[in-house]
Order: sequence, then C-alpha cells, then structure tokens
Amino acid sequence: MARKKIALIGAGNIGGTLAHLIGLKELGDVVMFDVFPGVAAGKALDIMQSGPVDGFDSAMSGTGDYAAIAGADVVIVTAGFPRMPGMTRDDLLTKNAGVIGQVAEGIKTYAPNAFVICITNPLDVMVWVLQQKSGLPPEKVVGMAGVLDSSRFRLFLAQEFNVSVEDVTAFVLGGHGDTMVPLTRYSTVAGVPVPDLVKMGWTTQEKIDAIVTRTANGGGEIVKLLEKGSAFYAPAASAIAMAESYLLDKKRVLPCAVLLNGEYGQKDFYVGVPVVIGGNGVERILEVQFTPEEKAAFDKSCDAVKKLIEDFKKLGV
Ligand code: TXD
Repeated sequence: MARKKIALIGAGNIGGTLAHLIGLKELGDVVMFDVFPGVAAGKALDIMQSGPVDGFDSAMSGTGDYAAIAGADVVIVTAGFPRMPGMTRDDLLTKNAGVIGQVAEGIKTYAPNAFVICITNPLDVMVWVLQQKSGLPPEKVVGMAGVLDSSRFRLFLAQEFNVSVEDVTAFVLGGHGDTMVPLTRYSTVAGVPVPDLVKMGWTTQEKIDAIVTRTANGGGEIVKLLEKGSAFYAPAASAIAMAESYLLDKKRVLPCAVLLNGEYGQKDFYVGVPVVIGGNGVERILEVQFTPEEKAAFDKSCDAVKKLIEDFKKLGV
C-alpha cells in the first residue's frame, strides 16, 4: 500500500509547520506548492533532513507546478496574502480571491478526489470561493477556524481552572474570530458544563466573559505580539487534526466551516458548525438546539459572513 499523499498549497509559515507535523505524525508524503518554488523546495528538504533524527520517512518536495499535486489524498490551502498596513478588507478579499481562484483550478485539474482544507483568510468566504470554483463536492471542501478557536478557548479555560487542557472541551460555532459564538453550556471540564462550574464557585461569569472575548480576539493578540505575520503553530496543528480524522477515518467531531444547506435555518454559504469528519469527508452536521440568545449570536455571525460574500460578489472577481 502506497503512503498517503498530502499537498500543501502555500509554503509560508503555516505551510512549513504543516509539513513538519505531517512528518512527525507519519501521515504521508508531502508536496509543497508555492509561487516561490525555491522556498517550498528548501523547506521540504530541510524538514526531510530532520527525518533521520526524528525517525520518519515521509518524502517531501517543493514545486511551482500544479501537476506535482496529482492524485493527492488531502490538500491543505494556506496560499495568499496577509493584511498589510493600509490595506482594506476589500483589498485582501480581491487579492486572496484571485489566489484561491488559481488554487481551485489546480485542485480541480490534478486532485479532484482530494479532501480539501482551506485556511486562507478571510476564511469563511475563501473556503466558499474554493468550493464554488473547484466544483468539488461540498463534503470534501472544509474550512479550518473552529478547531483553532476552540483550542484557544480550551487553553484559557484550563488555565483559569488550573486543570489539564486534555480534560477541557469547548464548543464554538459561527464565523472565524470576532464573530465566533462559544456555547459555554456545551463547554465542559470532564463533562461538567462551564455554567455549573460558575455555580460551584470555580470561577465567575465575569471571568468567563473575559475568556470568551480573549478567545474571539485570539488571532489579533498574536499578530500584535509578532508584529509581522500571524499565528501559525496552533493553526497548523488544528488543520492536521482535521486531516488526520479524514485519513484515519476517525470520525472526530470537530467545529469546521462547512456549506450549510438548511441546517440552523441557513443555506448556501460556509460557516463554522460541529461536524463529523471521517473517510467520506464531512459525514454529518450536528444541529444543536439554541437558546434565543445563542440563536441571535449565531445569526449575527452568519450575517457577517453573508455580508462579506456580498462584498466579494460586488467586486466581480
Ligand atoms: O484560523 C484560520 N483560518 C487562520 C487563517 C489562522 C491563522 C492565519 N490564517 C491565514 O492563513 C492567514 O491570514 C493567511 O491568509 C493564511 C496563511 O498564513 P501564513 O502565516 O502561512 O502566511 P504566509 O507565511 O504569508 O504564507 C502564505 C504563502 C506564501 O509562501 C506565499 O508565497 C504563498 O502563500 N502564495 C501563494 N502560493 C501559491 N499560489 C499563489 N497564488 C500564492 N500567492 C501567495
């Protein structure tokens, strides 16, 4: 049986970290594509040279030719431009939509059977563009944001309660970042919901509210510290969890941006909801019952994504 093939479109900070994790976890061989093929090839060679030390045999290569991704089982997309000072959101939308258009064409031509994970921002719109332009089935095209947002939420809750991150689960929905909707009553420490922990005196509602705000601004907090570039270790780890669930048919329940088709009363755009990821891609969408406040927050988040899609359509890219 041949090793799995994983194509990484974009060999920047996240792309390099993805390749390293794929090697360490022995998930398969890696092809990195970038408009700077030398960077892709250099990172691939460097990471492969850590294989003898760490004990992995993944073959890694870098390329500027889409033909090299042929037959990939998984494609993870990070290609694009980050927001620079003076750039508007429309500028980023236009530039990255152009990039994603090229990526969609490459995937459609060479890897139409792949499971595709998009990471490029603005996430919820870019993953929609990728699915529309590639024509791949929606259950095989997902966006990564919720796993990252919930991982940040889990860390901050674990720090607040002074317990292991392993025993904290978090439940987030909605668009990436500031419109994210954490459902604290489904977030737990070893099965005990956060609101019960507030009642038990483990924390206060004010502290939970502050943690929610910090989580929603989690990306911005890191951008500010780094001064150039954005988070890449946790985003890469999050996408790997999704890829692993697909490749190993683990059927993990993970919050991912998926195309809604009537679930939660919404349709025809991508937004984050909990889904089962298995060997068939998105195998099931979990539709939980909202309280009126949760529904209002989720609808507001959906409106923000829909507004960005409308802005994108007006650009005529
Ligand atoms: O939760 C999330 N979804 C995110 C999203 C969390 C963190 C960062 N997120 C976004 O991921 C971020 O806003 C960016 O849009 C992407 C990639 O982040 P990364 O930190 O890896 O950015 P880099 O280091 O700038 O890498 C981007 C690479 C770089 O090597 C470019 O040369 C390449 O993309 N690039 C291209 N590759 C292929 N094809 C085209 N057209 C292209 N254009 C640029």
